[in-house]
Amino acid sequence: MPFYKEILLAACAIVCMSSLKAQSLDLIPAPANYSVQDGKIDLYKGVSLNSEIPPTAMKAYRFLRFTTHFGYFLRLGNKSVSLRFVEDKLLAEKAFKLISDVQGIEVSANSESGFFHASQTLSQLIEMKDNRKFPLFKIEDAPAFSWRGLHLDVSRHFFPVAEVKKILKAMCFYRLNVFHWHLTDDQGWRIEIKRYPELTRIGSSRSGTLLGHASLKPLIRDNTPYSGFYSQEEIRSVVSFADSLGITVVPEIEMPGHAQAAVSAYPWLGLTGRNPGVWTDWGVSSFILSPKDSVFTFLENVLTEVLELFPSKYIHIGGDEAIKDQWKASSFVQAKIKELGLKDEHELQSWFIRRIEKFLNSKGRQIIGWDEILEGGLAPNAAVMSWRGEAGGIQAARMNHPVVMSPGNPLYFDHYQSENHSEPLAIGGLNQLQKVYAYHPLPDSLKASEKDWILGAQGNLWTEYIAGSDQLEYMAFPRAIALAELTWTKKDKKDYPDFLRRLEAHRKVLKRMDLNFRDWKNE
Ligand code: TNX
Repeated sequence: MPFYKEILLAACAIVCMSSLKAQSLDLIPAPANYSVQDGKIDLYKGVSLNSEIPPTAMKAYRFLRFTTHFGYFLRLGNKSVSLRFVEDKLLAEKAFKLISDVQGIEVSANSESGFFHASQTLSQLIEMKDNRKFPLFKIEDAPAFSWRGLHLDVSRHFFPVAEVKKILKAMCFYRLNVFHWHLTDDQGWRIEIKRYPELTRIGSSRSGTLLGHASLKPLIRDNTPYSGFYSQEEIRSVVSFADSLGITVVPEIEMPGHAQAAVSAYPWLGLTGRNPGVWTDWGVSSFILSPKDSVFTFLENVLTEVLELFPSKYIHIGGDEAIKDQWKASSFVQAKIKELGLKDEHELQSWFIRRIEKFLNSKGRQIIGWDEILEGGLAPNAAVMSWRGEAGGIQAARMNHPVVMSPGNPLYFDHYQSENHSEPLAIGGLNQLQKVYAYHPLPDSLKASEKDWILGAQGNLWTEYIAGSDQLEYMAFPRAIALAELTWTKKDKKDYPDFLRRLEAHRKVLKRMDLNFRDWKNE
């Protein structure tokens, strides 16, 4: 072939490819199916509602109208673009169809969440595209998983309501729908409980914070008092804000371990009679709750207030890393184990969790706990959050229990994102963007019927080494965006190079959201 022909062919390939790319909507997460047609509509002519809004679409409409830029176009004159919400009983429960053509925009779904997902997609398109030339398209989409979660530890470091809401907004933009709020731990109790004011008066303040990495001896602390908690009023405002964004807030109240802050507030909750003070170090404290009746009364009273604040079906009760030394050393606890006919401390932990489960079930809620709740026997209705790899999740799914996959490798966002020396001090590990993106929540070893128990996956932001909002956003983004795609988009539609291309198209929106994301080009 003559040389010039090769050049011509190559040039044609480039032109063809770029025109293909121009057809991309750059949505994240990637939709199941979509096509783009030639032509544009101009939203600045004004958008008018062209039909009654079905009750199931009200939440989606309110979101579009009050929370997104779409509301702007609904206010304009002339109104030559129509907006229709159509209930389509043939669509799967959480699915939707979105059509934009010269007549206007049509949103079809079969449920409140279906309409809501459609409105989130529409709002992302509005943010991404030039509104004077809004594209013509047809999108059919549905989430692969129902639990698309992000966790935030506010005990080790506290994050103000404004920052929490900023994270929620970004979650909504990428259709993450569960915010797991880790509210209590050894280093601080962060939720106001009216009946037990010492929990926050004492338990929310520590006398200092570790400087440097916990593995470096000697340990050096800054001796600067550190405190913070959310009033119930603030919690309510976060929960209702999240709800308007289609996000469920799942609170976590840690038990029986990770309880040093609680024991500092009320030493009778523990076993030593000693007030250990709120912990100033990182790691796992040995202060554990006593399995006595008055502690259960305390927990039930705390949970009663928690249930009033959080309408979520699931309540996270922790259950992880409960060091049993104080249980082993206590003659009261040893007698209790005997009296209950239990084998050991693991069975006592299981008994403890079952008792709390019974209480929460009686209030119409379900418990979810870290995979240690499998040890000594899983409570009958519990869901399991698998963090020490996938083994706990696999075991629970085989026992027909709901599971959320959150393996430290690769879904812990407190781990390093690259081997560059420029990364800020982190706890350890290495979970790069590509590794996060490649994760699939359904282990091959499960049978199809067992896979049905996997609700989805979650990224966790433990904050021992994340002391402020800038660093929090740096650790969370763009990994949480990869998480959004791996939990929403079916496996066969995932494509990392294309994800990176779309992410590039999102750069300006991430900047507009004022997120201090890590630049994925810095590899
Ligand atoms: C383990 S994950 C913990 C947390 C730490 C985290 C640090 C889990 C249930 N427990 O208490 O913050 O590792 O990565």
